[in-house]
Amino acid sequence: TSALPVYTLEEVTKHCSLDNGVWVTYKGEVYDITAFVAMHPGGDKILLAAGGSLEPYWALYAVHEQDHVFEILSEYKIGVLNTESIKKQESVNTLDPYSAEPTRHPALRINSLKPFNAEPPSSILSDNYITPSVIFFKRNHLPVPRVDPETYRLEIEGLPGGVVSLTLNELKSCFPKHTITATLQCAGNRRSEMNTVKQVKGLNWGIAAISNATWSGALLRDVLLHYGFGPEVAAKAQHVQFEGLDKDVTGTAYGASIPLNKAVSEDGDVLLAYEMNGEDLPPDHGYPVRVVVPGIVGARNVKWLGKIVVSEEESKSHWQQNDYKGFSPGTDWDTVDFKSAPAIQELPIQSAITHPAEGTSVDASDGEVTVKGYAWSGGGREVVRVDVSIDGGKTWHVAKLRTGDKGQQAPPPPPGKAWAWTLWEIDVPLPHRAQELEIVCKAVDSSYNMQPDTVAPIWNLRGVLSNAWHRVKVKVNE
Ligand code: HEM
Ligand code: MTE
Ligand code: MO
Repeated sequence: TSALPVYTLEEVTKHCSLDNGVWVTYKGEVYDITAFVAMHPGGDKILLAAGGSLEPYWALYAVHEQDHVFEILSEYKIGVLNTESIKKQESVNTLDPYSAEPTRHPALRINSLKPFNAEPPSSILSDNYITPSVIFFKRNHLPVPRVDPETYRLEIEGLPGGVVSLTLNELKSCFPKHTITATLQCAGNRRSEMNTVKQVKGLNWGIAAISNATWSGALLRDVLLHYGFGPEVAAKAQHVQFEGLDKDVTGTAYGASIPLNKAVSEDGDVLLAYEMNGEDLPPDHGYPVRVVVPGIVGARNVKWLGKIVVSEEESKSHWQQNDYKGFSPGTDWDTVDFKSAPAIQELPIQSAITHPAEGTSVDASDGEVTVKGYAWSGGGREVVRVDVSIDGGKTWHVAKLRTGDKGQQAPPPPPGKAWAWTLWEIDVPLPHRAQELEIVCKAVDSSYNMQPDTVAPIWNLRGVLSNAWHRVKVKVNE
């Protein structure tokens, strides 16, 4: 049996500051983490738990559920709690900020449960031109906030008339309803391929952190102009910031910003969307209102939108300043200076193979292999060509492009407004006696931007902007 001292909650509670020492409890054990506070990768948020239990905080930041975190903690163990104290803590320790999460479709491949991050199986991703909302990839940084549409208000700051507060009904009835089809892609889409070069930090997304939907709502441009946006504001302001209603334990909301030009341009098509695929936004996708910034990285498409600020500055949020930026393969966590790189906005040209799947096989007797996938580029640049190879890139074939559901080819988008993805397909004859195929795809956009052939030269510590040629190996059955 252990000879460790036994403490009461009262004793632990006294150690709630750097001056008196920082004690915390975890699963009935007591830790003096004073010396660790300055080393904590998550900064001084750790002090929120000072003098009490870690459980309710770690429930919010699942990043702690890893062996290396538990190992660090174990170094600071000084004792155990008495049974009475453990009982007292029970209710707070089982508090689950994720108890009000919506039900999700069982087909989703879960990347992290709390917060919820999931992508559809790639085999069904390209079955529909418009991704059904239930399998649309979901990327949440925090618990899903449940918003009452009656009390919901959208605040707008930074316009000459002062702060505006809009109800959901006002947003829906005072501004024309505008519908666009737009693809959202997470900056971390295809991150798992970067891990094969060298480990990166982030969710291990496959190729399906991308989806396509129709979005309806008021144009941000219309709303800003209505409330007094004009040349005087434009002379000073350069950014439009968005704040979500999802908050972390410190009360900090998810936030991001986009360039003002994109927000107010007639061709920007930035929406304050209240519908997705013809229905109210689902809770996971931002109910009741989200920003849809077509052509721009997913991270700026702020969900559960609570506030818009027209400003001289970019959003101060962690996700605008210290995340979602690209770096050289030579930059590591010891040398990275987030201030030195611009926030990702428009994404580069992208494509991937959704069929056949890696490791499957095709029959030689079929004489050909059907290859399918998606392609998309940021900034409204149209996908003009997709090249497919089945011999690892030695010879190439041009795929058929599709911009609508089967039999409903949409007219080409106006130049610079290709917000939606292109699905592609091709039947490639099988070479005589091939035993294995290395299927490769690469896309070209209207600016003749192309994808890099390999991952290593674009590797970056955060694993974003992963858009190398996509490769899938399959066997050929005799
Ligand atoms: C990240 C340890 C308490 C908030 C981390 C990481 C470690 C760590 C090792 C990096 C994990 C990784 O990326 O692999 C600890 C220990 C704690 C503690 C040993 C207690 C003794 C807390 C508390 C909070 C918190 C109480 C919040 C109230 C965070 C956040 C991150 C983080 C937000 C993510 C930082 C980022 O990704 O940039 N923590 N933590 N931590 N921690 Fe803690
Ligand atoms: N908005 C809020 N309020 N909170 C979030 O966590 N995640 C962002 C963005 N908007 C996020 C958010 C990221 S990183 C992405 S990729 C997209 O939402 C994902 O949108 P989706 O879940 O509708 O696919
Ligand atoms: Mo994202």
